[in-house]
Amino acid sequence: MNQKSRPSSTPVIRLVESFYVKSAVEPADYPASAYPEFAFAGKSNVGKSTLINLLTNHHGLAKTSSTPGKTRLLNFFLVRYKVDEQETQGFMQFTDLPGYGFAEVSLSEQEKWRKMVTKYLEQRSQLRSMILLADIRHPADKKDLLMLEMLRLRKIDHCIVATKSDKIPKTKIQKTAQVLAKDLGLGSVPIFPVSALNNTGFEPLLEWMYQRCQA
Ligand SMILES: Nc1nc2c(ncn2[C@@H]2O[C@H](COP(=O)(O)OP(=O)(O)OP(=O)(O)O)[C@@H](O)[C@H]2O)c(=O)[nH]1
Ligand SMILES: [Mg+2]
Repeated sequence: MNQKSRPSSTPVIRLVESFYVKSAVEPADYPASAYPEFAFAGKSNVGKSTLINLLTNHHGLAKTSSTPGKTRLLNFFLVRYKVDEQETQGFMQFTDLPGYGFAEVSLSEQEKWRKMVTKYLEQRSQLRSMILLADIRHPADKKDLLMLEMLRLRKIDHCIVATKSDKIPKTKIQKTAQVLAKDLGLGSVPIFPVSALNNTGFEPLLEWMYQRCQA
């Protein structure tokens, strides 16, 4: 949405400062601050760490790699945001979750992942919403469907970010995202196509996040 078509009531939010806080596995080690938290989840290599860096405009904040399985721990970040050009500001937290579905991960590693993420979803009371990433080029994945099922069962608010939209023709992005949404059974849950390469699609996602911070 460009500036002209934006309803005047929709605030522009910018993430102006961001810090790596810590990495953790066990709840006792999670950072204590109680700001609204957004967790980024999805298959290995889907673009979680890249999205965090783009949203915060902080290159290298979250470690990215073309080798799947780079992120192995829960990585916590603190983010300061500003609203419009006013003095309004606030804080939110991001958690970069380790990716799943990486074929070369042993069964015991997968079990560690499952325990770590389940505990996080069960015990992180400041978790406001989950941002689940899926590659726009790929059909609905069984592991993503399981994650969505877990979110629904636990009544965790969520949206889908369809990554790497630069890999398909521009004219097909909306249609492909809608097909993916249907296949994932999203119903009224929003899907936001984004491209880190072209730096597109982030604004509606940021607005969605800001609404959650206000709730
Ligand atoms: N073309 C394109 N490449 C992207 C995009 N987003 C991420 N990538 C690339 O995809 C690869 C994986 O990105 P990461 O952000 O490290 O993925 P991740 O989901 O954090 O991966 P794990 O930490 O292994 O779970 C990197 O080579 C990124 O440059 C995108 O929107 N477009
Ligand atoms: Mg990562």
